[in-house]
Amino acid sequence: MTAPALLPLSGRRIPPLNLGPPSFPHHRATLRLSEKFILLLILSAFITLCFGAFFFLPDSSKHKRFDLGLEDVLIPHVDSGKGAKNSGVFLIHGPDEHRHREEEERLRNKIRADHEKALEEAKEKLKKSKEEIQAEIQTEKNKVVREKKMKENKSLPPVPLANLVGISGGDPEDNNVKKKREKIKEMMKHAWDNYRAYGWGHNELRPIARKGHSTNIFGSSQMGATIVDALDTLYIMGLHDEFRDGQNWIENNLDFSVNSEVSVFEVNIRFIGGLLSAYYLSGEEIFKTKAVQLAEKLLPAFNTPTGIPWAMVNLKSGVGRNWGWASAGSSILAEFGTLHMEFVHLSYLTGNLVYYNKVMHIRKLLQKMDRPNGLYPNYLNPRTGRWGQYHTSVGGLGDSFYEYLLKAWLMSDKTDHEARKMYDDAIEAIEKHLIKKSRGGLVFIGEWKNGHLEKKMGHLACFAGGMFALGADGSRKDKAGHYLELGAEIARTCHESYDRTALKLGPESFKFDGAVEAVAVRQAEKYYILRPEVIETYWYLWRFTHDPRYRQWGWEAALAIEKHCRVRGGFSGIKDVYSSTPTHDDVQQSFFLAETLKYLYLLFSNDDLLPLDHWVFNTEAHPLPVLHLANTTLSGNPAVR
Ligand code: DMJ
Repeated sequence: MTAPALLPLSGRRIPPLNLGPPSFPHHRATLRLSEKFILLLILSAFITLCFGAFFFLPDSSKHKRFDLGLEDVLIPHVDSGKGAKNSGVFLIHGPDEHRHREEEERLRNKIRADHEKALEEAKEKLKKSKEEIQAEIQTEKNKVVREKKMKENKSLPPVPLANLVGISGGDPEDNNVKKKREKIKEMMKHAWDNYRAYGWGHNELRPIARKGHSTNIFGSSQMGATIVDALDTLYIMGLHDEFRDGQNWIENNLDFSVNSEVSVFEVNIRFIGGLLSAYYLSGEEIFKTKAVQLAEKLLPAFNTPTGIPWAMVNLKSGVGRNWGWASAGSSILAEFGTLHMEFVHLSYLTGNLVYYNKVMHIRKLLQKMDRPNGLYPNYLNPRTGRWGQYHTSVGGLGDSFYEYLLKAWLMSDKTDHEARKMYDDAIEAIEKHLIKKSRGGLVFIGEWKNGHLEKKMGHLACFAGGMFALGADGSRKDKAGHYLELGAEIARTCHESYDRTALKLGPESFKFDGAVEAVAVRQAEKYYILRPEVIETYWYLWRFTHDPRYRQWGWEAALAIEKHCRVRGGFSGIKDVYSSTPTHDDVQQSFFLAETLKYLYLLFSNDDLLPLDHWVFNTEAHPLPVLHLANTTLSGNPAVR
């Protein structure tokens, strides 16, 4: 294995930490811990029993020690009405007797209350499932291990971060480009201001009903997803008052101790990615603190027989589970395979290797598995470690797994060769089996289903144009030109999928079937929900080629969004892009602010804003710095700016 080579950004070195293949050095400690935990349980049960026994014993047999303020004194039980009975130890008469009777009464009441509380707690425990109790025990155990590790790491010196390159600026000289860029900023203001006015603190906004909105990926929580997702876009656009407003909300309201079941993947890419990015851009410690607190809450999701995380986790109980529809309770490749960037940064910033080890364990496990035709299936059972259905997709369910292999390599300053190899192998198989040219000459990426290629491409798969271009440099057998060309072909196909609609906005997925090319056929696939992937690809292609067509296509998309998606209360998705009278879905997705508007803004900015040799964008468009480091050291220290 080649571990990602990581050193502090400043170049100042710290003593290396061991980053060998994930081993389980705490195994023995964990066993001792579990024994301790069981002993503790037995002890607490015993104490409860003693309290109970004391309460129900005949009065005459009870004696109680209590604090008289100077020292503990053993006094006899006082039987009210019958006078004090001398038990032969210590007898108190007169006013003292009254005082002690009251004291004893107070104690009896306390014991009774404690006893009832213990019974209640025991009843509550019994209501929980075996899995819930196991998850709670595991969470406690993990916490103890982590606390121990954190204490050990405290002795490491702080690591100063170097000045980060290109966190502002990018002002275009050309007036026309400048105006377009200003227009995108105005659209961001409109989206943000309306969320601020009508959806503040909710996850998302209903721009027509003008109220808060949420989906099941965030559970029942109100965690201000739009605030966290939008922060870095606000920052790079220079919307600093809005940024501070968001920061204040996060400081005072963002709380992860909620009894809510959330998507591990979505919370990672939007919240942890968003917070880390806001931290790197602004240097405000609060964002790092919150990111780490949240990551702690996600860790119980990894408590599966294989270490492949559950899709969902309850932030309070730590109980995890998978979506019912996902191939007999499987985990999803694009979900458990899209944690690497954020988790490596968490280890980098905290010095706590737990995050790094979790994602490297996933990688190791995947490397050991057979891949039909060299393709990664979308489903993997976290209990058995076996693939589910043999479906492969570069769109939904698979997409960002491939993206993160490439970005792991880029983020490690191109030293994580293992990740690069996995990426190269994967895209070779994808090109061989999934990428085809239509009769009309459009290159598309189909989906593999049980040995059959479905000639359908999702809007989500359009991100791959940018990915191929980004991965061109460093590709095998000097195929850089080929991959850049492939990226450009995908961009062209996705542009066609927009251009062939009434509204000039792309459908959720489109077919290549006989005479039908790049057009949605089923009604259920005709919607556009403010997704970014096509614009994302335009931006990467613009950065690598400076071909004006990408700015042109990006501007067409911006105008179409402005014309058809803008409503008084923000921006809304559209139900049918082929109908010239659009119906709105009344949702302003948080990724519209995080991604769509950010990529548009970057498309009309100069390349010195967030240059790609210094920054890698996570799959939610949150920029994280390249760790310009050397050899095999993972810095493990709180960053000091
Ligand atoms: C975003 O949340 C991310 O880009 C993710 O990887 C998949 N797509 C949505 C937006 O379409």
